[in-house]
Amino acid sequence: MVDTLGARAAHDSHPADPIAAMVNADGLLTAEAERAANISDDVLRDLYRRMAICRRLDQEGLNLQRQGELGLWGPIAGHEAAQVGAAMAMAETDWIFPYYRDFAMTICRGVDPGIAMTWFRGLTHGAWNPYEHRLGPLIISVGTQVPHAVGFAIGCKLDHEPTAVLVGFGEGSTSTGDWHEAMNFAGVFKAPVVFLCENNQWAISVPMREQVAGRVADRAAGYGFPGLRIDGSDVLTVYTVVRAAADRARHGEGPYLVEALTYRFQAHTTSDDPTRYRTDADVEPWRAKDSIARATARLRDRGAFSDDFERAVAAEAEETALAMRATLLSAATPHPGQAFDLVFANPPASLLREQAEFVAELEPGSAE
Ligand SMILES: Cc1ncc(C[n+]2csc(CCOP(=O)(O)OP(=O)(O)O)c2C)c(N)n1
Ligand SMILES: [Mg+2]
Repeated sequence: MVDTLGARAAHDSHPADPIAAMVNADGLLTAEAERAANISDDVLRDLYRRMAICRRLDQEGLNLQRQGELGLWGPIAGHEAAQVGAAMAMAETDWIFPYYRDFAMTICRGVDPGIAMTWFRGLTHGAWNPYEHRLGPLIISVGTQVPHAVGFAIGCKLDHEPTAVLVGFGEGSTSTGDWHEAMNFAGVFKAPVVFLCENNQWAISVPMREQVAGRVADRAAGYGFPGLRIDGSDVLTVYTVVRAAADRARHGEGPYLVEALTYRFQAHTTSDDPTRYRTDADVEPWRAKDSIARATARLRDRGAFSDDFERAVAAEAEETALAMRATLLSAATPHPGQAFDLVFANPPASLLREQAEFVAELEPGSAE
């Protein structure tokens, strides 16, 4: 019988998704998929190393904010596997569009941590040149980086570039119009995008159950492409799944939504007090899934982890954190009037007048 309404169950719309077949019911990479993916011990050690360094940098971000050296810090603890796994799964020629919490992605893209931190100190409007690192700016306006990423990906496709684009966002972003419009556009135009939802169970104080009815991953079916919920605390799973989704995108097969389940261990930002809306007992079960401990266990299973390696990584993390602090604290504070310089390539006279007035007000005498 012809199905004139085209009504099919969501899971039928992508009956043979080979990426979904890589994970078990818990969203973990199966042993068979792990063998097939053939990720070397060196790659897994590097993922561990990057996660451990980023965790130490996160602690330093918190320290710096508490010492009055940063305006704000948004902790990443709990997101290390999702961010490092996904960023390292992308080819160097691919692009990444991060959201404010994606600090570890920034570091994986080779941005100097101290320079990246200048953004949180309010010294810059964008700490790096996106073209240099193939990395968009960290975006605070929830969800707005998603249409940026999709538009950019469609541009790459029109230019026949074999580029995939990764975009990071929280589950809270999936309630925004921007997100849905971008998903629709991506589906219709088969944009080479990997959507990475870092589902940490909270949008500030709003729990997941008050945010999304159903699963984020299932929303992809409504836009005509596959979505998959995975264990976002297992770096090998994230790396393998995102690598496959990026490969698929580069081969013209369109977008893919990865929902990486994880947890935010710390406050939303340093301006938030999580004891107002959750207890330690809520956090505890997630600590048991800690990404660094699990990467350690995987490496031990492979006989590829040693005390020397652990010590060397800890020493490198310490050194990187201290270098980050030194770079940040020695960065020059720009004159506030510089904000005007970055709006137009050819500023209109009205803006130049405003700038002059602003500068004159800050420094009487300088406008003469
Ligand atoms: C358009 C917009 N609305 C509201 C906010 C305030 N806000 C900042 S973060 C946030 C929650 C986002 O949660 P989620 O997307 O789950 O990301 P998470 O912070 O959990 O990583 C909100 C509502 C904002 N920055 N932008
Ligand atoms: Mg969230």
